[in-house]
Amino acid sequence: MSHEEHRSEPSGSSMMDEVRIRVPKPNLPDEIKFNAPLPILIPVAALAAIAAIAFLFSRVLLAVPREAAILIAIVMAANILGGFAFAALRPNLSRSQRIELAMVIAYPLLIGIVIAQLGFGAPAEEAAAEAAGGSSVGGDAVLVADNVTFDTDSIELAAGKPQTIGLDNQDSAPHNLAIYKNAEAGASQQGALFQGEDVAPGSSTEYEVDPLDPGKLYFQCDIHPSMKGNVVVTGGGSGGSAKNSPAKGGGG
Ligand SMILES: [Cu+2]
Repeated sequence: MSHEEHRSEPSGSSMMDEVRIRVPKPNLPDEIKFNAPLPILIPVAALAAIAAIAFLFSRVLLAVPREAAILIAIVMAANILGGFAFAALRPNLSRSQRIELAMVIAYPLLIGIVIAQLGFGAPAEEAAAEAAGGSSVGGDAVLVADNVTFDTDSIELAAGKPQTIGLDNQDSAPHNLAIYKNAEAGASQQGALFQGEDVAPGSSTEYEVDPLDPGKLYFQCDIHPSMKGNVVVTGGGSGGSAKNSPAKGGGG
């Protein structure tokens, strides 16, 4: 009897009642069911959306030529302003009309993406880089050092007149440039025709090289002799003896 009383219905049903205590489901549209996390969700989602749009828009603007980027940004801003003003003045726009409006607003962006994809901007950028000689350093010849290598294994100089050689050291190690008659002279670093100062990592210089005779010479970095190549010295007249010949005087 006591056993049965222990499992009596009142205690069981009271437990059930406890479980059943729930907030009555509000009969509301789906969106409003999320109303507890909304104060957090809305700002977070908005921030994420803003970040994504800003990032993607910057990708587009950076991928197109500068003039196009300015134009796209201005037209885009005007479109957003005009588009939302239009939408505000006409609250009865249908869903499809709203989508259409969004597409019209985004049109400059789409054009920008197309321009970026077709790479109209690339030739201009390349030309600009080429005009700078691939680096900011000038000279009759330019060497760029990076990853313990020069960007070329052959430079050309004009014979018989002072020449400048730019060395742009984009590497994390110091480099220099020295010119020798040949590889053997370079290996022993004897009888350098020109020996430049070391150039610190991340800096550049323009070496001034005294006039050389025409022919094929050898250049290297004295610190890293594996950084090497040929110097082709051309021109300067036949034999390069012009500067030594007594042009005045004449035969007496
Ligand atoms: Cu070096």
